[in-house]
Amino acid sequence: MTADLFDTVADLPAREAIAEGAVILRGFARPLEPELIPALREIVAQAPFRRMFTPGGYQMSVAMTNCGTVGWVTDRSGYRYDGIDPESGKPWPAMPPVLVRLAREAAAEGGFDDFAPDACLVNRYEPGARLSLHQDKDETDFAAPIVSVSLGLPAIFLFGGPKRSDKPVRHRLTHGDVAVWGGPSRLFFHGVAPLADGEHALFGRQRINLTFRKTR
Ligand code: MD3
Ligand code: FE
Repeated sequence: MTADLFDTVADLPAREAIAEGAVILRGFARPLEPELIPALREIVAQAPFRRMFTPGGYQMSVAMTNCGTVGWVTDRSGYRYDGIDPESGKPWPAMPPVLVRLAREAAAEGGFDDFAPDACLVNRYEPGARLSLHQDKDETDFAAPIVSVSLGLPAIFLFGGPKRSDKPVRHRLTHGDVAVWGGPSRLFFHGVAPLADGEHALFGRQRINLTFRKTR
């Protein structure tokens, strides 16, 4: 409690350790807001959001795009990281330096030095969109953490455990929050509850989430 109060007073990002290897850095992305928004616009101009299909044939409610050397894709043939955007047939947009810096600084703050992400998955939630409980295991290097950045409308993040049956704990993630997921938590089940409607001053009726990954 004292630490939280002190962080607020000192205007440092408040950190909440939520599991071994997992920490939420409240508001960590806010100072970079002016650079983040144009960088995102440029990515989306080159690789627009699209709602992909799962191997089971369901269309995801979350719309996605990527930047980096590889991007996460799903279609009827399965999940994979691919260097080519299947919609354009071209490489994904490069990861803008401001995003690389944000991911590296957050990872270091979470205890993971020298994080070098090669992929950034950009998720867009509109009201009602959700992400069911899953593990992120399409990467090859589980020693590297995943760094996530929440922008726009708040969401309820569901954080489970190593087994699908572990009861998830709910964490509210709001604009500017950054989280680092490494160590044992790297393979924990997680998801996002259906997005509640609302209006965000900068992002309108949506939530954007960036996840930085080292895939190989
Ligand atoms: C915990 N995204 O893209 S971010 C995903 O808000 C994903 O869009 C959610 O799950 C979102 O795969 C959650 C927080 C997050 C991301 C990856 C994790 C938490 C994680 C990987 C392992 C453990
Ligand atoms: Fe995930």
